[in-house]
Amino acid sequence: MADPIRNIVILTGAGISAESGVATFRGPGGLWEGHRVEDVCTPQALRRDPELVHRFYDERRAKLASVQPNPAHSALARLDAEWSGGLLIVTQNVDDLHERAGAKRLIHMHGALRSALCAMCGARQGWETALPPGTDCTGCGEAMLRPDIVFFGEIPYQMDAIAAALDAADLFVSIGTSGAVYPAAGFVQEARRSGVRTLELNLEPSEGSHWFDESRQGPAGVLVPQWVDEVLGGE
Ligand code: BJW
Repeated sequence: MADPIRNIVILTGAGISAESGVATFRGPGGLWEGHRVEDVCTPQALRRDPELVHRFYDERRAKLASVQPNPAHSALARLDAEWSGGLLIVTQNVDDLHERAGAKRLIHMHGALRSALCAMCGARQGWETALPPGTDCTGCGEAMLRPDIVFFGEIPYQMDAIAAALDAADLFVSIGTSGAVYPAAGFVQEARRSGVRTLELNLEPSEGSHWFDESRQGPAGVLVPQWVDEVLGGE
């Protein structure tokens, strides 16, 4: 008989928010069809054209007001509330739909739209409205606030906490991510190396599907509640 599951790490990507009306990054209708990634998502682009980069994130921050968590976010929040073992939701998403659904054990590894980061002192502050370039930091007073987003070439947040959770996990579940961006795309291989069981829930096979012990295809709004029922039913 398989060992019981106690510690779960869940990685989520843009696909979990797609049914809420948040655009994914790649594929038809993707966020970057209208924007070249190198125009908006690198430190070099921020230096070259701060107006463009800030405006891109201002528009996405404003759009959060018109989207709601979907059944996949709600199911993970229920799992977080009811699962008595270890659990960590690591999201690559910069929207706030996991926390609005009620998730607490959550890391935003690529940053958050509703946060501003001071490029001078590193302080963060909640941010709800437009963030023009040159906005003063309330901590150090320098006019260096930028969107609190992890750009290509920058180190994602809380990597030590994520590594520790993966190390202690019995089950790693990847939901709604293409597996195109590292280091998140490599978590499945890290998990496998430590003998962790791995499951993928995605609309279609991702770039790394072959690494998973099991891969289920379908919309997150259907697959995730089903899987959460299975897990909580087995406790
Ligand atoms: C559904 C669905 C439904 C749809 N239901 N599913 C060469 C080789 C390897 C690596 C590199 C390399 N050159 C450079 C690198 C590193 C680089 C990288 O990975 N580049 C790749 C392009 C190759 N990575 C970095 O630079 C990262 N930093 C780094 O590596 O630092 C070094 C370091 C790390 C660790 C320790 C020490 C040092 C930083 C990466 C930052 C990524 N930032 C972005 C933008 C965030 C802000 C924003 O939102 O604008 O994060 S990029 C973008 O991609 C965003 C996402 O979080 C990320 C992943 O995308 P995601 O979520 O997978 O979305 P999609 O659209 O790709 O996929 C959606 C999926 O959902 C699809 O599969 C659909 O089928 C599915 N789906 N509807 C279920 N209803």
